Amino acid sequence: MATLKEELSNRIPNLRREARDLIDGAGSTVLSQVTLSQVFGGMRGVTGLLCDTSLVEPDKGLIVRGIPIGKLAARKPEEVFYLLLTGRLPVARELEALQTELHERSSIPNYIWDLLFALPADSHPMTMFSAAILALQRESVFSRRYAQGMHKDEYWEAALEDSLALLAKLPAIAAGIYRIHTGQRTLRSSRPELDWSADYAQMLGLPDPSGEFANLLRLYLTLHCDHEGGNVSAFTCHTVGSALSSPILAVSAGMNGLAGPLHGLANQECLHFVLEIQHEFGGTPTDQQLGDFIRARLKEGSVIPGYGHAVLRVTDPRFTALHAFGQRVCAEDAVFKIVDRLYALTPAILQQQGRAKDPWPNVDAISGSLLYHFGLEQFDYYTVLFGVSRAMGMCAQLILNRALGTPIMRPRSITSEQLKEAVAARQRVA
Ligand code: CMX
Repeated sequence: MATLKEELSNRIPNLRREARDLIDGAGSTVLSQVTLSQVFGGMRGVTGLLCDTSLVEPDKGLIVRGIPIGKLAARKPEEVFYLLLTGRLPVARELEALQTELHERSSIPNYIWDLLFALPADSHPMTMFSAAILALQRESVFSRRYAQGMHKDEYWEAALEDSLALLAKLPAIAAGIYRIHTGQRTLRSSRPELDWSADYAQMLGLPDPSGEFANLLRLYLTLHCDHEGGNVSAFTCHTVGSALSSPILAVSAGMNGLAGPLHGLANQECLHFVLEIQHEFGGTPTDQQLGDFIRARLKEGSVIPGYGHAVLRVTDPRFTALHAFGQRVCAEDAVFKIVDRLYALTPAILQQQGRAKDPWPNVDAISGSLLYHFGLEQFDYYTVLFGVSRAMGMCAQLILNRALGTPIMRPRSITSEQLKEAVAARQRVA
């Protein structure tokens, strides 16, 4: 049995060799070209990043190291973190060793609580989350060792150390933020006998007599772990980390991207939409009423939140996994019923309308409604849960990039004048 660090130590020489061989043997292979519209269009479709932890296939959804996310639904997030980093799931003793490492690093320095209590309680939970992570920079092993002259071959080890320390602390910090944000002055202690998700659930302090809320968190944290390398938070974390800022600084920066309404904040919009329907009809509408409501909304030019995706062209398997959970645990819940009927009706209506390339639900169409069922009703907190999970992907990508010695990011930009000149030159040739 190898610890996570030993497993990585065994693998990294090979990863480095493969990368070197590829660059030496085929470095000039063209993978992608950039058009003028892509320069104006968020670089959509430009392939320019290496990411081995996961990929998103339009017809399959998220694939983590070759395994479709739906097949990982019963796995713990700790297992998924091991998988993201090493490319294989841990055996029981390896998982236990990782969980022990996390527990050993989980205590929160008092100055983090002082900082969080000093912020106005109505600060956005993502602001509190990012600030708390940023303040942990004081503990960074990576930055300390870098200042002492660490050899670059060892960067990944220090990045792993910071990542483990950070991931270990996130549940307590995130749970503390929930309690402070909801006006509770007391915090709940971590319980080392629990796994990462169950401990997070009990520190939030919501009643959970059946243990199903902890099960939901476990599933939620597994499903949101990673989403390739080009999404805003992953890309931001990668860019900041490439300057050899510590993983702590890089993840805090990534969280600021996740806090954007076009990225991690979308889930709260979806739940607003479902509650609006419940309010409008005084409960669950009939299919006829719901169909009319969706069509009217489309007619007025609004989108149906939770439906459509920039990459996916099938029902998001993460939606499917959460839907199965809802059917098992809260099929009669009024809000879940609306989510379920929306799923039955919306894709066909969107197909009829013919605009959306993807008429199927994404993960945000359902996640908020399940959290709501268990009494987690602060919509603005949902992105923090997302962030706790996505930190695993950000850290895994960053550790691998430090292992490969990926250099500082520095794509070139172009001025409008240069663009116009390039177009004019092309026209002269034609
Ligand atoms: N309801 C109504 N119209 C929709 C739609 C929806 N759910 N999804 C897409 N469309 C429309 C677009 O607005 C666009 O209209 P115009 O041609 O008038 O501009 C047209 O269909 C084509 O869009 P697209 O290429 O299919 O979708 P994009 O890649 O541009 O955008 C997304 C993807 C997710 C932003 C979009 O589907 C959307 O707004 N969905 C609703 C909001 C939502 O669920 N967001 C969560 C995203 C989760 C994630 O990204 O992980």
